[in-house]
Amino acid sequence: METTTLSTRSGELAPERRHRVEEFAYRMRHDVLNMGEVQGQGYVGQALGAADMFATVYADQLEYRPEDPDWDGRDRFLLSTGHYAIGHYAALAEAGIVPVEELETYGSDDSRLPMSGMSTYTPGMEISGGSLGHGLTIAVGTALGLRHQGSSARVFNFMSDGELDEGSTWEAAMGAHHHGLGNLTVMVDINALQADGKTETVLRTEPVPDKWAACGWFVQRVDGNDVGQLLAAFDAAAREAENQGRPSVVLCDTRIGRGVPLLETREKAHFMRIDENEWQTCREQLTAGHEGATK
Ligand SMILES: Cc1ncc(C[n+]2csc(CCOP(=O)(O)OP(=O)(O)O)c2C)c(N)n1
Ligand SMILES: [Mg+2]
Repeated sequence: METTTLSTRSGELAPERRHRVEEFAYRMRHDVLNMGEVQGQGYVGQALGAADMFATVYADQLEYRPEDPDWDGRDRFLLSTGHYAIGHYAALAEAGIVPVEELETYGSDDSRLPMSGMSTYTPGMEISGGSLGHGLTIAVGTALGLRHQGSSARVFNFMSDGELDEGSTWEAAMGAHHHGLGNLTVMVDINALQADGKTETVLRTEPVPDKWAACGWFVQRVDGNDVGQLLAAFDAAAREAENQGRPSVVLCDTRIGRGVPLLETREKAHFMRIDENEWQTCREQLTAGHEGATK
């Protein structure tokens, strides 16, 4: 079978490039609402907030072959935060790794798309998340292993701000610097929320950049809902990997429910309730916002 390798990693920050990622993110947000409606629930607020992060990586940065998700040379994308699977499935669908039609099975018995990310169920899902704070430890091992094998593949680890509470995260962060893992890039969704409330009330992790810098990482902080900023940051991370050989972290401040005003303005909750009659309104608001932005 003929295979294609998708990569635009070295491209300039041209308007078309940004547009392509924004359109990818827009389609992802519709996928997320559709999946949420099937189950009547799901971590929809987080997935809408992080859609631009997923889209930037899947539409622009990652090397992969949609028709061969286990291709040896692929970059590894590790979803540490298992409950964000709904967002990851939307990205995998838009990337052509999972059929878009399959998204309607989300969370059902026998589906390949369980509510928490499971590597044995879903093509393109590298690890099983859920037990927070473990993704980075696995990412460090993966990055070391790939380097040992002489592979040029990179490792991307997606984590949430709640995972910054975990000691294992910081052990892994120090280990990555110790081993000079330039092939490792972390993105943190800083939505300022956790299951037990606002991050600042659960455990004050700010100033977050200082902590990663103290561990020896190349640190950038961006508006995680601004695709231009995200692209520039991931480009800089790739350059850093080549020049300095140290790991990179992109700290992304995001807005829960991004793209759907009904949800953006609702009281923030780890598990957002959306009534049966609200899904259609959500879709309409998403479409209207997109049409307004692209006029
Ligand atoms: C090791 C571990 N401790 C506790 C939990 C329970 N838990 C599930 S989600 C969550 C919140 C984590 O924060 P974050 O991912 O930032 O939440 P969100 O932004 O999605 O609200 C917690 C504590 C878990 N899954 N794993
Ligand atoms: Mg959070």
